[in-house]
Amino acid sequence: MAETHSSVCPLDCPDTCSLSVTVEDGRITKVDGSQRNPLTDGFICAKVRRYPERVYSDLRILHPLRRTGTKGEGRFERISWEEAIVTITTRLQDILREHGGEAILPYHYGGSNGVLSEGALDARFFHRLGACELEKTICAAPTGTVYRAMYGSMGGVPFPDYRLARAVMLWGVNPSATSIHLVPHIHAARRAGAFVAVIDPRRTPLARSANLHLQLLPGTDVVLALSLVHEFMRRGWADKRFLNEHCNGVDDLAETASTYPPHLAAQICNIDAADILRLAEAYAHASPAVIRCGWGIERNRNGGAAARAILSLPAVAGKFGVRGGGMTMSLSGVAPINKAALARPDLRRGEARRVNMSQIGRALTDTEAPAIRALFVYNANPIAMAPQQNLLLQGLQREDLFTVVHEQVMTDTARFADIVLPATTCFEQEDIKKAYGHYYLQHFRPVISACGEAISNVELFTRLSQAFGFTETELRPTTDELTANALAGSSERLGGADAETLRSQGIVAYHFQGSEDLVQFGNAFPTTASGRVELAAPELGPFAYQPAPASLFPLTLISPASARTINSTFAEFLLREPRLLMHPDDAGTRGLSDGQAIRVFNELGEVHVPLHVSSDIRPGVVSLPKGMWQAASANGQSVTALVPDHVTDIGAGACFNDARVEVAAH
Ligand SMILES: Nc1nc2c(c(=O)[nH]1)N[C@H]1C(S)=C(S)[C@@H](COP(=O)(O)OP(=O)(O)OC[C@H]3O[C@@H](n4cnc5c(=O)[nH]c(N)nc54)[C@H](O)[C@@H]3O)O[C@H]1N2
Ligand SMILES: Nc1nc2c(c(=O)[nH]1)N[C@H]1C(S)=C(S)[C@@H](COP(=O)(O)OP(=O)(O)OC[C@H]3O[C@@H](n4cnc5c(=O)[nH]c(N)nc54)[C@H](O)[C@@H]3O)O[C@H]1N2
Ligand code: SF4
Ligand SMILES: [Mo]
Repeated sequence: MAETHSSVCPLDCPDTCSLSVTVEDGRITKVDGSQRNPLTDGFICAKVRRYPERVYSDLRILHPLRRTGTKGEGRFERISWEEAIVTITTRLQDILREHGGEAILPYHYGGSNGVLSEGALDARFFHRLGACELEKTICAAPTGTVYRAMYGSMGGVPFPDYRLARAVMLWGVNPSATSIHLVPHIHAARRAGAFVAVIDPRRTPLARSANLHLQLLPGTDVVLALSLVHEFMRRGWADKRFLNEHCNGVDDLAETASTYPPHLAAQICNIDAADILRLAEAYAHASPAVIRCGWGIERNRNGGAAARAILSLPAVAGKFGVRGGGMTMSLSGVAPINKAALARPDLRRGEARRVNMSQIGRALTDTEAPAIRALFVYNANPIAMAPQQNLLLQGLQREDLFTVVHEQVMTDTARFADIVLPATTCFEQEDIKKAYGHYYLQHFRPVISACGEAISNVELFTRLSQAFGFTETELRPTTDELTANALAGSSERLGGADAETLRSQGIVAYHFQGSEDLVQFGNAFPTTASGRVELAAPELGPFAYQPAPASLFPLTLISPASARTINSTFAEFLLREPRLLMHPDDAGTRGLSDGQAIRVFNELGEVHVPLHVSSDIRPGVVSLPKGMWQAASANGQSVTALVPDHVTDIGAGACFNDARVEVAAH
């Protein structure tokens, strides 16, 4: 008999759709959208409709496994949970005794998880153990650090208000793939006569219908944004009253901006100066005007500076204070979730060694620093997703490294584990999901029983805490207690709702001074210490554009999101699909043609895929999709093999779009 259940998409997507899941005889037969979340309004993306294929995939891990082959070979034997827990506990205790907690590294990201399965019991366990603290920098570190310093946790313009805007700037963002529920509102604004500008080296679907597409060189956004500030100041289009009343650091910003007049910016960004002037004028004269700032801007050495300059534009041009005016970046920091009550950093006794996840390959191979002897991976797939794939593989092959991977499917990373543990999917567990593209908190329950012997993260870290003999009650909470911890102190921001309301309704809206509608500088203001916009926050250091050093490899490689996967999730269905996107001029000078087998390479690695020649990308830049599994290329290396591990100017984030490569026939 078919039943339908309410659920929530837990994936790392701003939209966080409410779902309707059909279950027949205990098996999921259909995943569709539901009306429960007004923002996502019943429609979902094609990839999540395929979720049942992942739940019941041949790659699904159903039992604990112990490695029998060499590392990475993928040969395992089934073991019991009891044996798995004893093996892990014994190994970790030995390492702790001989080398201390600094030899144990948890590696996790959790973008595709709810708040109970990342940064909750897992964090408590590793704090209590005294393991290394992972710096979570693989995404949103530069933009997040900058946003907090400039605006604190002030919310952004809600997606539905984009239809009110008279000018929309889509800056380093591709909602047609990465946030589909924003797209109809942009089309509505466009139909009502709004000026739409796209700033992106690629011709994205929205760039095709935009009034202006600035195809700048990757990593030069800071220069473009500063030249806009320069124009606003020079032409009297800056909102002096707003700047006086609400901003600090105006003179510093103006001084830096004065060094980038449009003709110079045009040279550095490799675009037309006339287009910069057109953008400046259209934006300055429109109200409401809104900027959707994406993550494409941050994944290079100038990522932090770019975010600072772009996020200053609505302040300088006086775009706040009207509905539909201002900007939207991640809304994750607005969520009324009590992170400390979940993670309990007070359970840690000493100082932690800190390790930057964006340099995981380096951390596992560094012979100067104390060696990492145990790696515990969950909620992450670093072989596909972290910089310097080949260095990471070298680390993962170390015979003296003990690797545990808790996963849903046999990913590239899981193949390197000594012990693989089966994890439940969102349809087999309870959790709370906050969104980074809207203002609703949602709760979901299991809709089927766990596949095989899979267990949730909460259950795993409870079992491990028990096996370690940790007696603190915080290390064996009930799910009800964890839920209450998550919402501790948030009732007012949830309009009086508590854990019980969230549980029974499944969804609760955030409140801003009593209203569910947010207007920047209407009912939402900066939460910085000064209560003002910090245009030149001292902790961010001086504003600087750093040109990339000369390289033997002339092309810049970017690796943006693909519509068909979410990070590396669902990329298992796309083996051998990815192609390298290259402009006809660059193909011509190399004598390459569409469809040809090529190798794209640099000093770090090489990837063999077919070529796709198209003017959808600007000259000098090539693109591969992010999230490819190793088997997607003919030679078993995927895009992160070409990504260097230098970090961003602010936030020490990964520089995925700052790789230099060359391309040749294969
Ligand atoms: N379908 C799908 N949806 C996703 C994801 C996914 O993998 N697949 N990932 C999710 C996650 S984790 C995130 S963080 C978000 C990311 O959401 P987005 O920011 O929209 O995604 P990206 O593809 O990283 O980058 C957006 C655009 O930036 C451009 N770009 C690259 N370098 C530069 C640059 O230097 N300057 C400028 N101006 N543009 C540049 C790229 O060509 C790309 O079109 O999407 C989320 N949604
Ligand atoms: N080349 C390139 N690489 C990039 C980027 C880029 O732009 N270019 N962008 C980056 C971005 S935006 C991000 S956010 C990161 C993402 O990096 P990751 O978070 O490492 O990537 P995912 O593919 O989302 O991996 C999440 C894994 O967690 C597993 N999982 C899901 N739920 C659970 C659970 O409850 N328990 C356990 N134990 N496991 C679970 C999933 O099966 C999946 O394999 O990658 C970055 N990598
Ligand atoms: S990935 Fe995004 S668009 Fe697709 S179902 Fe999940 S939240 Fe909705
Ligand atoms: Mo991300």
